[in-house]
Amino acid sequence: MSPRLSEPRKQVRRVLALAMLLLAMLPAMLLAMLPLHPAHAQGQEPVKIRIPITDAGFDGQSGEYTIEVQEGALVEITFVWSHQAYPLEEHIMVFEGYKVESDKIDAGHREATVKFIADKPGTFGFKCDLECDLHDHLQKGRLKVIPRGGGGGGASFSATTLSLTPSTWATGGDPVNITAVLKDANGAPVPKAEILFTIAAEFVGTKGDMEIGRARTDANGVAFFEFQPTLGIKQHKITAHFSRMGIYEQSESSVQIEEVGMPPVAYEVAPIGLESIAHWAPAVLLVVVLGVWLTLGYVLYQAIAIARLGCRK
Ligand SMILES: [Cu+2]
Repeated sequence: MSPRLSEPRKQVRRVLALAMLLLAMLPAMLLAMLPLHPAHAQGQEPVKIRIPITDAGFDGQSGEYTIEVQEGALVEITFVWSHQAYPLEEHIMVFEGYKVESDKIDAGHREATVKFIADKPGTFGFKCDLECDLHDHLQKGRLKVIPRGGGGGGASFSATTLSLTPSTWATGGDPVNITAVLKDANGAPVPKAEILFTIAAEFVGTKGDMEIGRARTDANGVAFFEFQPTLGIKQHKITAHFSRMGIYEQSESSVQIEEVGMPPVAYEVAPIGLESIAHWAPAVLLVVVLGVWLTLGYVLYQAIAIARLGCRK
């Protein structure tokens, strides 16, 4: 007879096995409970560049002024107001190709920083966008993004969330105000971001998204859009899109607004009224013009008659 374990011993073994399993899973469970990465762009330390804006231009140069960064770098460029002879100068710096712009700098608010991930190689212009006295000397900034080659690496974009709230979820054809709010992963607002609004539509049997408007987020990350339902369909699916900008990853969000009662079809109502006006407008004009000429003629006739009476005396 082979030795057999008694029932209680079997039970102890089962409990021990379960405990071992739980112990093995503990690190994974702890990892899952850790907070997520912060929302800052990850991957590397930012490349920080300071550019004084002097009476002569960018860092004293009125011609081309070039800065260089590596592709994939997280870049922080700080413009520093450093005028001496122009105390009233104000500047806003814009980067072409990267869709970023600085806050306004002036004598009271001397520094503004733009942050972005240099994900596109090439040379891009940056310049002052305000009509300042030194405008011509602040047009030839160049950002040179040197290709990394080989790919891989580079800072990663910070996630964003876009939320939409319509003023009503059902409309009988009246305009609907849509509020879009763009936030980063920490819940901080993303300002100066362009939000593109589209509507799901069907053209000649092909379904697609049709652009219906654009709006820019304010300091609170809020953009407003007024939607005018004109398509006469049961449901309006409106989508807001935010494309990659600066250090922020793209995001989008949709709402569906129900049509209760068909809206008046735009091309029927207005033209009918206009057409009837167009019909009788020339006749009215003719009558008015004739009236004016008749009155003038009568006055002239009277004046001649009076003049003749005067001559006879
Ligand atoms: Cu300027």
